[in-house]
Amino acid sequence: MSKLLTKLEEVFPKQKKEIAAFVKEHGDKEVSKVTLAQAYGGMRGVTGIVCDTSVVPPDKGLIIRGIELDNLRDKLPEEIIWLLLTGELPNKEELDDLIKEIGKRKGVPDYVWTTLEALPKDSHPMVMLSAGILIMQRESAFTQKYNEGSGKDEYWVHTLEDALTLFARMPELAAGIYRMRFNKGERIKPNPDFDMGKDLANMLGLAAGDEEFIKLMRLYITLHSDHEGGNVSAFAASIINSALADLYYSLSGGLNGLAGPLHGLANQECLGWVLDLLERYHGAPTEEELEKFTWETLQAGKVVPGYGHAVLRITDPRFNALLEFGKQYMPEDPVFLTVSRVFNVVPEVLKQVKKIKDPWPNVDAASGSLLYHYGMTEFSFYTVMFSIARAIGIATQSVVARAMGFPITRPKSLPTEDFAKLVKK
Ligand code: NMX
Ligand code: MLT
Repeated sequence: MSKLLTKLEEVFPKQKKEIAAFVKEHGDKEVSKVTLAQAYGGMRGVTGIVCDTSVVPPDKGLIIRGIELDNLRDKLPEEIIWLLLTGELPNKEELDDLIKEIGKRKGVPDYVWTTLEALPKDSHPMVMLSAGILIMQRESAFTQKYNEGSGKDEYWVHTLEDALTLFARMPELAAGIYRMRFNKGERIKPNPDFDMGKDLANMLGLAAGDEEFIKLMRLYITLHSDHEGGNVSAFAASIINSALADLYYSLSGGLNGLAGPLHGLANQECLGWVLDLLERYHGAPTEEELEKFTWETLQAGKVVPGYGHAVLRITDPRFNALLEFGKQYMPEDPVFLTVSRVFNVVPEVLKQVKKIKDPWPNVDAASGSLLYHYGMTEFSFYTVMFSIARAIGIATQSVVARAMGFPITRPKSLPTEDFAKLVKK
């Protein structure tokens, strides 16, 4: 039995009992109110979802199990997985054991590659990723055990099994898609001894063996892993999983949300915006040119990608972490230079637009420029990079939800005429 499973067998029953007692004692207390504007406004600010893995206070940004992101920047993705699930960072033995457990499960089956090779050559890499995850559903341990009549108390064990398999396969699936879709040559096999970040760097075949790039891959996965429960990808996946559709179905479904320009696709759009700037001004633009370009974007009725957030009201600490990485390793790179110059100008412009609640950069404003520097210039792939990481948050949230025995998610909706009646009352 893996050390993670043993640890969770100790942690989860206690937590489940505590939650049951908590809800029994305080179940009728009000925790949030919903105004009509919120019902029509994407439920912004409505507190109605439980997520114990992480929280995003508007004035602080991501905190994973009580630890602020700035204190987690140098952690391996596997340490984050352990932390998200158990509430503690692993010791050396626990970490090695988890890397070994994931290593054992590496190896994307051939039928996945055959299917992906048959897709139209211009398919978006996100379509390939989502399809690749979905067609592996036939291997779901959860569905198999469910069909054999598994008890409810064991659901989380089978979900964990699916999660570990998916953690093992996601980097290989993504890297294989990168190499296939962009004609980079043969796929590179996973190494069972490598952590997720190092293996991903190796299998992409970029900047081979470059310690900086490995460091970036680890940081990238850690930063994008989880962002509480209400973001589009995690929430969508958790709703699907709450119907007891297994992790293959729910991960594939949730990650499709990342493909939207208001969510994960913003990293692709942001780099496109920066490259347009460079082309227009024949190199890194001045701050005056940047200001002009930003106003033009707004006047064309478009959003400035990588800026604004539904929850945050400060510069995203994930953006800061990436910016500092860039300042350390590529300070003179023209794309990175433009990204840091954009940061000096865009918030001041967005502050002048009253309706925009958060003028600050989010994680997507910087990530693309760093990938571009190491040779990943195909920016339609950037959302796949986000997905490898977000799979960690989605899967760990599902394991916890099944362990706590949360029921199917099903809020109430009303037609406008019924809201009108409610308002009149
Ligand atoms: N550029 C232009 N307009 C903006 C921006 C921006 N960066 N951010 C918000 N607005 C507009 C928004 O479109 C809305 O306009 P309207 O009422 O005409 O529809 C208005 O300001 C109010 O929006 P907010 O309440 O400030 O933001 P909301 O919570 O609705 O949306 C985002 C949050 C993230 C969807 C929005 O800020 C945005 O579209 N940003 C650019 C895209 C982006 O970077 N997305 C990535 C988010 C992070 N991620 O990784 O997922
Ligand atoms: C995320 O990481 O999911 C994004 O910042 C969007 C969000 O939190 O709503």
